[in-house]
Amino acid sequence: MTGRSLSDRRDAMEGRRSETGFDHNLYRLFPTHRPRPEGELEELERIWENPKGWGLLTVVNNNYVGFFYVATAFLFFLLAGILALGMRIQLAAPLQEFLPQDTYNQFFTMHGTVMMFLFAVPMVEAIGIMLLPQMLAARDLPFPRLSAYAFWAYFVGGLSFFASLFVGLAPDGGWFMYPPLTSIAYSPGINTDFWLLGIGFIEISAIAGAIEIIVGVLRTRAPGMTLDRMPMFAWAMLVFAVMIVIAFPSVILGTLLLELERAFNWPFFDPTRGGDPLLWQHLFWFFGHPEVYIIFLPAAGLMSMMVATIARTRLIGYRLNVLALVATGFISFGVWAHHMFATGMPRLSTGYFSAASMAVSLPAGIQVFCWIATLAAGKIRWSTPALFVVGSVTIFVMGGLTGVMLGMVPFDWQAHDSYFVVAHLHYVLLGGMVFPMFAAFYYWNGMTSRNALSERLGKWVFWLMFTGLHVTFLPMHLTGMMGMPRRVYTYLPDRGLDILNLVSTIGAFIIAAGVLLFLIDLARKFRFTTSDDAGNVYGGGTLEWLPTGMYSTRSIPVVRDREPLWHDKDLCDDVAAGRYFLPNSATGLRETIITSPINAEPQYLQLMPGPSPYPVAAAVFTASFFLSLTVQAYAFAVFSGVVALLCVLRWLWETDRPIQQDTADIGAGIMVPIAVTGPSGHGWWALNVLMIVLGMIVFMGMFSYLYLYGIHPEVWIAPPALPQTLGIFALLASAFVCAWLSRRVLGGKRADEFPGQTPWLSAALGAGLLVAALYWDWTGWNGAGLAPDASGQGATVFALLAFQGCTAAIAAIMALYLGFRSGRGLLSGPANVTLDVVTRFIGYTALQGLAITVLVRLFPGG
Ligand SMILES: [Cu+2]
Repeated sequence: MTGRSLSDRRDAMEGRRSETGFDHNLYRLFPTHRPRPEGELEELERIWENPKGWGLLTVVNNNYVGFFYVATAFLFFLLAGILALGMRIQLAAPLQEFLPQDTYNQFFTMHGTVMMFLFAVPMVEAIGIMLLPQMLAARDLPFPRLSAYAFWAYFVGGLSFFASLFVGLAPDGGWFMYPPLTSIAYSPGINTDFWLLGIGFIEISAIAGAIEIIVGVLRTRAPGMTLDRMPMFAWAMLVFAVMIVIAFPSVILGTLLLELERAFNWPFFDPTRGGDPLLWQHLFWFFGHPEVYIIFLPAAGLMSMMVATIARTRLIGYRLNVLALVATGFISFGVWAHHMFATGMPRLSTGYFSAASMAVSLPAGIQVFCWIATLAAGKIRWSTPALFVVGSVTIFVMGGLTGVMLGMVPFDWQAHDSYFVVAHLHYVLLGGMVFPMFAAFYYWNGMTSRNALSERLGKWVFWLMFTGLHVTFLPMHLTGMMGMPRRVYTYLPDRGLDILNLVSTIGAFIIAAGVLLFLIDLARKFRFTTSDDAGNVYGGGTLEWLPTGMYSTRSIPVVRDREPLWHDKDLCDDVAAGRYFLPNSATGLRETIITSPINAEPQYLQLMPGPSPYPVAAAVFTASFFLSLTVQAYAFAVFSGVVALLCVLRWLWETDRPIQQDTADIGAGIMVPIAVTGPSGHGWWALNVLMIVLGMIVFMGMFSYLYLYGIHPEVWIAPPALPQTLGIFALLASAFVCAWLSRRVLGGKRADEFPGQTPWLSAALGAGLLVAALYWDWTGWNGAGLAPDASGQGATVFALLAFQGCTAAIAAIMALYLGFRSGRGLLSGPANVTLDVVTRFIGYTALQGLAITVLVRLFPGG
């Protein structure tokens, strides 16, 4: 009890300024010793209950979606691992014929692609969706249907993508798909298209998850959980999601451009017509290097939390660790060209990228030292997660050291594309992500399973995997130094490579034995549950170990410490007795408290959507849209696209519901509003993140335009005349004004104060102006004599215009949707999220069009 009041006093002494006018003294009301009304818990359970059987397809709750997500990602880990075993059998001895050359090419491409895109990123995102709500003591993430959509899109898209292997149509150009090898001249089949459309689509699902995680971490934390008290994993997931939002648009754009080149002959990467194959490498690695940290940072967050529990002490250097996370994320965007040292870049660039690559090892080193210091300061309990954590630190450090070697240009020239690189990246990725993941499986298993996993078998699993890893990958450093190139299906005998390769193959099977043992234990012990789970086996101190059900925690506690369970021994009992916020449902619907982003002060109550068949239907038809494009069934693609769109509209129609009451009591008589618009609304945050994603795609498109201009200025032609440029500006500016008008002037009033149709008519006018501007712009460029397949200029200009066209089409559909809601009388009052979102998006589209117009008309060269 003294601990609690001390920390209260600290809050008061710090005089923390409120972001929102919330009175921090209200926190003193908790825990209230309230009697527990009959049937309260039963009501909460009924509200959060999920359909059974086939109804599970419609479940949107994070306990289920997160679990499905983790299970699917792990399935892809196993599948890609089996491909690796196939390759190791082929390489066990020289000149074998186990896998023919073509199949081998498909195997290594699929192994890399599946591990990076279908296992690693989805796995960390899945762990985030599963753990974050409980860790933050939110009832669920803010957009449960978006999580469900992201999962099903990934599930259907990923499995169909993998199936291309069984019909011999799997991509075979390596996981980074360099043109010209992957352009139509050298890869004529549809194998490459499977990769381009499949991966582009799965990235969209990853971005959907990232939006969910950013808004979830910033807006649904338990009251009192300031940024400084946030669990390390939540910090890591925040940096992770921001990195996805900035990095993934680059590869989405790259795949779009390469697909446009393959399908319509637009020469982005063709040097004979003003394109450049190195543009692909820039677009790919601007995503591809941060990708490494996108995978590693969440795992590092998990490590930081497990290290504290294992050492039974608080993490040493919490703030330093947070800084290191942010710094790693930041620096990792400035190092991408170290994958391109061998392309003959200018000396100055290689020097810069070499130095930056070394710099990124500093924050990673800080994290490692924080973990070592914590382990040294505490008293380690040698459980299975502890073994995996310590093992992963040693492996990761070894991979980091060879990374510094490869960061040095002269060394990279020697080792480039050899097995040395293969050894390096497997040490980093296995130590940085796979081992922490296994540690996390053991550590958090108690949250979703009735029984704990076996500690005795777990130690065997660890030692098999740890030994197997070194036996497999240590010899590869040597084979690489001896000149064995990666991605070649065989090698000649008597070059000193035979024994080393055989050893690597044996090692791969030792790792497989470890994974197999893990699967056996899983089959024996794992039983999925959302209520009577095995619990806090290792004694963690964070909120996910409160007693939980489908509704997450029974009541939402006030957080006064980084490890609230260690700080307040009564917390579990108080929460279970409903002595904190939201002991019951305040409105009779699914809901969670939205708090302010920095100090986590309660702001309003968000009503949450329940189970629905529309997210899964939308995901299936989106997947079918992309797959039909791949196999060139264009009519079916259009059909699927339209159905997917209708499903999304229907799902949105249900979630933006009219609100019956204005405020609600979230516990101890504290009243908060139920819906808000503008900067404090969670929908506003999600929309802004979406606009950053679109903006990044356009930004990278502009980069491509300038890059090609810099390389081939001689093919550039002059733009349409000035009056036309000014006309486009005028149209876009009017669209912006329409959007602004409909929200600020008209939407600010109550429904009865203006003629009902005005705001949506003005929004529709804005959207119409956007489409008109685009049409005029397009024909103007045609009139100036520029064709998309003529040159790098034509290709990039029309790609930017096409993207503007898609954005304008979405804006137009949104304006129509707004019209429908207005017609049904659902557009009432200033607190209307639909009006807010639609007009904001129209304004964004106008600005995007302005930016594109300025660039392509003012930098024409000629
Ligand atoms: Cu890199």
